Amino acid sequence: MKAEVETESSLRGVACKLEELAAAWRQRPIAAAARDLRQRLEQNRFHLVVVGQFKRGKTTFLNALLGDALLPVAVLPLTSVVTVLRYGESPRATVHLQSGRLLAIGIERLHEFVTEPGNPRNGKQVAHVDVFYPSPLLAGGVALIDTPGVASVYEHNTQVTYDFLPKIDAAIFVTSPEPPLTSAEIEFLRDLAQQVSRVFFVMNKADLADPQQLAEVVEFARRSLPENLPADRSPIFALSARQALEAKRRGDAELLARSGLLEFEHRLGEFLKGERDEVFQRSVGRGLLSLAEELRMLLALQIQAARMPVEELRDKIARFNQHLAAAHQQREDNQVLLKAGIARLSAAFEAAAREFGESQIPSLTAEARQHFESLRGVRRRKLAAQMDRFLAQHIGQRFETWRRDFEEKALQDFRQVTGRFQEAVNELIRQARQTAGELFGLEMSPFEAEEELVWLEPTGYYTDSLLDWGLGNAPLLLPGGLFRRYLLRRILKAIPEELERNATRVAYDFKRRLQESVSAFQRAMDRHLEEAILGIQQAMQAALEQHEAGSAEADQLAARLSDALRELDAIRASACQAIPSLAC
Ligand SMILES: Nc1nc2c(ncn2[C@@H]2O[C@H](COP(=O)(O)OP(=O)(O)OP(=O)(O)O)[C@@H](O)[C@H]2O)c(=O)[nH]1
Ligand SMILES: [Mg+2]
Repeated sequence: MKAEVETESSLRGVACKLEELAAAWRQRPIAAAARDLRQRLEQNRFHLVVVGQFKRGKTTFLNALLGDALLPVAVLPLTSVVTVLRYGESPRATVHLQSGRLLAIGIERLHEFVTEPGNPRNGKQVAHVDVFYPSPLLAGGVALIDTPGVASVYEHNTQVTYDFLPKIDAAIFVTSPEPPLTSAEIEFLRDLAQQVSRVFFVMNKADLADPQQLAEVVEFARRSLPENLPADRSPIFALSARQALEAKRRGDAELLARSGLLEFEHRLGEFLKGERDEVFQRSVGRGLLSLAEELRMLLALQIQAARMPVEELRDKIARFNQHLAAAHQQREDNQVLLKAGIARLSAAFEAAAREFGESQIPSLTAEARQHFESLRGVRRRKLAAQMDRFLAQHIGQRFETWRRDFEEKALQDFRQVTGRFQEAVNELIRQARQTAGELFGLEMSPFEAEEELVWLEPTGYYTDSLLDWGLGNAPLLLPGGLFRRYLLRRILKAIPEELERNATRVAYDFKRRLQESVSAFQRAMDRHLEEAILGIQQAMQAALEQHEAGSAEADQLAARLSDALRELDAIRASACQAIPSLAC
């Protein structure tokens, strides 16, 4: 324990010095990030974050851990704002607005701020919400954090969660049997792997599958996990958050045992007692080191800028800016290509979907007739319901098989387009940093943007009920034979209509997913571009200002910067010493 306290205080020292140094050299984003890390160390605030695809039951799972239906849950994509559960004597909440303003609210008003219906598209501009609650689980600085589900139609929700990834110490990834682990989830796990030191897995909604199915989906998920994931050594926890919550609320020990939550709680308890401090410190240490590296590069650049004659510096800044302008132009050109790629692919998909729908009319009609004939002697309402199910199932299945096949091939092509775009952005970043490096005679650390196209899942298919045809229940009053004739006519008419409707629907859905995936990808690329270049501009500008203040000032600046660099090296060394496992 003593060693951990020492590590903690030396890391705090590192964060403090880094913050001061970055602030002194006006590298504000680095200073702010270092301050954030320092505050977390001081409060020993461990961020245990629940993440996953929308609707897997993340919020329900948190409620189950607390044993109280505290946070709002729903059937539709819901959580839209990061919600931080922290220890408090009595339940209450504080809304942090993006403007910096705080709003104290009662728990019963949470849905007005953290949910999609209560706060559509985060129109209320909430940064995050702190919820205080008297749970022993939260005592001792653990913050349990609920995030919006990724890959839903609300793309802004995915972004909120992605932006939060760097602040995660350990993650609980929640999935569920239906549908089994999706490609969007695997992509998300890849991104997660780069940011966190420990990931726990929960297969929620275990109550929806029988033991055999459950074992299969768990095994499938286990095999699909990305290799570089810092997974917890424990197995995937299959549990039912819904049953667990109900059991805790009713005080039903038998149901609680059956829910599977106890095994997870046990492992979590072990982790919090044993490994939490180490994971926490490694996570903070890693963050500090990467901030230090970026700052080192910017300071070195500024030294060079301060040492060179002012005319030369002006010239170099102008050349760098020219280079950037050209790079931005190139980015615009690439974007046009990307847009054209989307349009081409959507049009091809739409035409193919329509054609596929039409091609299915004869065989589906024949099968429907056959099925209809096999249902002799079935009562009216049941007959209609069975035919409804038949059509819904067959249309859904046919489109689904076709869609998967078509989409897989189409996406391969498209990944090449986004891949090229990513390469182009990386090339721009490389060139900009290289230009800065050459202009100032420096080795710049590489900055590779990597972002996969995260592909959203389709929303599904639907068909209208055969009786739902404007006549209400009237046809059910027809005599048996007449009813069958009526229903058959209705089926034959419905088949081409439903096929066409679903063709349009599947094409529209494809286009929507394509557009949303691409714009999330583009936003990520722009952010990378900005991050990689902003600090450089800032460093050059600061040196120029000193030059303009006079050459003596510039000399002094260079000397002070050299001191700062030495200081930074010492800071890095103490971070590495504090945490040997960082292997630096
Ligand atoms: N059968 C079953 N349903 C569950 C379970 N856990 C959650 N659900 C249901 O799944 C739906 C989604 O639950 P939420 O907790 O809102 O899911 P979420 O992952 O937080 O959703 P987003 O915030 O939209 O990403 C709700 O209808 C829950 O009642 C479970 O263990 N079993
Ligand atoms: Mg939720």
